[in-house]
Amino acid sequence: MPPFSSISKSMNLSQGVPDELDAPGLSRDSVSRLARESGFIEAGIVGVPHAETDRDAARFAAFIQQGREGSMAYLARRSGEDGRGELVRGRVQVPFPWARSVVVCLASYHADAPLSTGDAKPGAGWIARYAWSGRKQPDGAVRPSDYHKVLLKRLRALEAAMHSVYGEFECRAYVDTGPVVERSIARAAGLGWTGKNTCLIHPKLGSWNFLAVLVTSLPVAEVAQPLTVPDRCGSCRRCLDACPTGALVEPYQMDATRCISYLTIEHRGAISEELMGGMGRQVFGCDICQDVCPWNRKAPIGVGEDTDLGPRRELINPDLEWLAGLQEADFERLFNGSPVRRAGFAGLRRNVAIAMGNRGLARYAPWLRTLAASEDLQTGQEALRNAATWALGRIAEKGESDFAE
Ligand code: B12
Ligand code: SF4
Ligand code: SF4
Repeated sequence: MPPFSSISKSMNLSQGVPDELDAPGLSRDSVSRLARESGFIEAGIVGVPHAETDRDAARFAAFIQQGREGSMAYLARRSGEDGRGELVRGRVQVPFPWARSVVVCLASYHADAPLSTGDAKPGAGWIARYAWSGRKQPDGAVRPSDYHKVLLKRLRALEAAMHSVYGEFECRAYVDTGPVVERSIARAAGLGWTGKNTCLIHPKLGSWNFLAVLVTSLPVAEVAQPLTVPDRCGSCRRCLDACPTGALVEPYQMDATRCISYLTIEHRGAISEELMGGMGRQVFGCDICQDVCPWNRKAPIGVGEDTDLGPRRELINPDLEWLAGLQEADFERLFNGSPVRRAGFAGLRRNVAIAMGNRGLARYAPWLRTLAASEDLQTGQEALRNAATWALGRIAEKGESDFAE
């Protein structure tokens, strides 16, 4: 994935220095205020390296050492010309030796909308909540939006505001795609704790949040040492028990190669029968381990309402047959500018075929037969045929008519 990044060294002191800047370096209050003015719901800062840098680097290294990144090879990148140095993402100072602090910003995608674990009409698939995002146009229509672009723009606004206050400094802005373990740095910046489902959970806002980071060469002011949020999972294990593919192999640890989010979004090839059976009706991403989390039930709806990232209602509980009927041009029209595009047309169809197999309705068979028998499949679409054949087998096994539904 190419990183969205920005580099800036501009200087503009015309707005003056706020009162709270008595101590040299970044002030939490000042940065949080500027982040809110730039459109984020909250922000934290942490000096790097921080007290838990070695521990977090070791956790990340263990994840890679166990091959849990699967085909997301960018996660395992190492420094050095021969590519054999330290893991680039393990510590912020490997890719950014000049870094002295990281500003971490939160944006919410919480919405008053159903959960994937709730009731749904028969034959409904599931697209992950974060990917419903759309922006309301002046004419009332909602067009697809993608948090990478929306939030990078806000980060650039924040960066410009910080230059106005703090003067010249080195800076990189990333949303998702930079060489930073964002959840680890967000926890260190005091924005929440790592849940047993591996998500960053904010004590008031839950986990329906995106993270966006600014790596800077400015130190953090003495008075702004990070506040740490204690782990509030307690004895709860709901996420581990609910994960249908056993991806949460231990509390706080995920084998991404088993995660439905990875399988439906990142993984291009065929999927094992065992995992296809566990994927249920998810056709893009997965929300199950967050839907069952009690901290998300407590999260106030509306507080983080974001007009650029609001839900496109047609993507909530989408009908599998509607998705199966989309032609490539429809796919482009619906998902150009949306995170869903990442799965690709063939990827989405593979996922729909699997969801149909799990639903087991006989009326899906004709479409699945067409996919399974298709002669003109291009390279990379083998997975589609494989999924369709498996789904037909599942429907035959169930052997009941579904037309009564
Ligand atoms: C690769 C990736 C994925 C992969 C792998 C996820 C994973 N758990 O590693 C896949 C495709 C599966 C995925 C799925 C999702 N992702 Co993702 N993903 C990333 C990405 C690009 C890198 C994550 C990474 O480095 N993973 C490696 C592991 C080691 O890191 P980690 O999971 O953060 O690891 C923590 C734990 O392992 C923990 N840990 C390990 N051992 C122990 C032991 C103890 C005792 C404790 C306390 C902790 C602990 O420490 C680590 C640091 O916090 C980040 C963006 C970024 N640049 O960071 C987004 C990111 C993590 N994803 C995000 C989102 C929204 C999702 C989904 C919700 C999307 C969806 N609905 O389908 C799901 C959530 C699934 C889940 N339960 O995590 C958000 C998370 C926001 C949040 N509030 O947590 C991020 C931050 C993107 C963003 N900018 O907003 N994702
Ligand atoms: S996102 Fe889904 S598959 Fe991945 S860990 Fe959570 S419940 Fe399991
Ligand atoms: S479901 Fe329970 S264990 Fe899992 S993250 Fe939420 S509070 Fe923690």
